[in-house]
Amino acid sequence: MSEDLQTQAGNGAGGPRATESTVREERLSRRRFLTASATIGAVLALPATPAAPAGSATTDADLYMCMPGSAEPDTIGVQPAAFTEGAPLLEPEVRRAVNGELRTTLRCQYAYKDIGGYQLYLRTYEAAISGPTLRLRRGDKLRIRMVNDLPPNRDPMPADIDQVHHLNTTNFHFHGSHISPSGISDNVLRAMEPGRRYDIEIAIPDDHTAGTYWYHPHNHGAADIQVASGMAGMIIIDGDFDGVPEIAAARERVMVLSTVAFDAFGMIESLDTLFPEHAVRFQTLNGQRAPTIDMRPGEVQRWRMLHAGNQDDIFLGLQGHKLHPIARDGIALARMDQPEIRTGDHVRDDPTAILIVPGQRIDFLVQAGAPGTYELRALPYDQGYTAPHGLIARLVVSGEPLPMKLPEKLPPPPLATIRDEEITGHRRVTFSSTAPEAPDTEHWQEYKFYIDGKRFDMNRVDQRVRLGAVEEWEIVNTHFDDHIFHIHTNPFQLIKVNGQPLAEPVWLDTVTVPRQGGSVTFRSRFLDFTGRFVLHCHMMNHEEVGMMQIVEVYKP
Ligand SMILES: [Cu+2]
Repeated sequence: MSEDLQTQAGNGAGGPRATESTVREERLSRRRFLTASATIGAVLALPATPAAPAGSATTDADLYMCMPGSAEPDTIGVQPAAFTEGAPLLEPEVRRAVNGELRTTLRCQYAYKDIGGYQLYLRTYEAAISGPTLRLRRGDKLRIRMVNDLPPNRDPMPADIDQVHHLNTTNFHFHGSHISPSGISDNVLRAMEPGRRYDIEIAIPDDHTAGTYWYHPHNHGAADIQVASGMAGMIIIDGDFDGVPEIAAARERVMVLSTVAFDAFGMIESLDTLFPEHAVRFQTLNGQRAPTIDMRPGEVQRWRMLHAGNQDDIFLGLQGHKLHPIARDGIALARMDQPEIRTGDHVRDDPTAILIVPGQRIDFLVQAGAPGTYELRALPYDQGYTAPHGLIARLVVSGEPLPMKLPEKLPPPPLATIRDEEITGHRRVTFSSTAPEAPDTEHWQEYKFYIDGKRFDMNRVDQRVRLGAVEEWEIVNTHFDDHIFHIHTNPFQLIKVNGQPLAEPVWLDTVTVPRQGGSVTFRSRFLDFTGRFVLHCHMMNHEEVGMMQIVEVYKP
């Protein structure tokens, strides 16, 4: 550990700077605090032996999901307090549809939240991290009164909209849905200003896929910072596995993964806090650091996992257990344990671990083994830079055995494979970036992120697609980091990675595009809805500074 702790003072939005002596005192106390965690940044492999029992004090260096060579944040306004890890995993409040309608309010507001020993002041939905889980069924109406109680924006609209701006303006995106992108439905081109309230009305089609979706802000200029702050929640469309008794009997868990980064004042007010790949951050589950998940021996649970982090991939491993995927991006798989999507070398590194990237959801079945404590970890993973890694939660297996079974087979998949003869057109889309000449002194404003050589322009339509078209798209990534392709309104069927056909194509709405000339190829049906929506990189730092395009589906 370097004695020369990096200070993040001055990285905020022009808040009061601390005096030199305050900083020095804080550094001394930080140094004492950090003596217990001397191996920060060490490579943390999945241990072969059971972990420490839950409830042990926080002295484990594994807790600090820091990038190699970095430290915990140097704090000025934020005092790190000891916290006892191992608190039971808490799940977000659930709001359910009644008589075919879910009518609810979502209030955007600042709130103090204690996370992993830090008192942070963050933008939230309903003062909660994560936001409430919204549960409904196909054919239901979702009516949200969005109350934006964030304070006024004090910055003028910049001439270049691909700069972070208006951090208190928001809107609403129903990620992964196949619903109208227009009007007051899933319209991410709406701006919801502070001090005002807005209605959102969404009709979920009767033939929508059922599964695990999510909502988050998508207003260009502020989406990255709002999501990183914890503004995200799950949307569950029930009914996917009703006919599978082994899944219907399994206890469900909502699990929202996110990454917590903050400045010296315990806030997120600038891309300076989020952008650097060596910025200090740690991972949380439902806004908790290192919570405990309890199960009985032999019990089967369904874990609805959402990656709501803004930037970093998570290569998930559960010690002594297998994670069995049954759905990806809210769409049921044709069979349990369909092979991991090979977008990098990671599968070779650990065949039991599974990659989940920002924006994606994976529904897992987990069957508890023998009594003991097992770690759920982010394993080391190279996404062009080293993703943060370390402990996420502990699984504690105890009590009377509860013999349950995993399903032998899943129902037929909900979406039909796209056949060659359906294809009406092809497109190629290229993600690229230019980096500063001296990356060691990098600053985000020195990078440019492009799609097809252009930065985002809200008033330019980049892809015009006829309603009813069925197209095959190749997405190419020429940059030295992976990027994450996401498109709204229609899911796609991934058929190739790096030009190699997948043994079993998979339906997704979000996928990693491998770096350095890598590619993904998918097919998609542009059905039911006309209007303008977006495709973008779901590394939200990139989207925010321009890695996004407008798609328009038109009726001829
Ligand atoms: Cu990107």
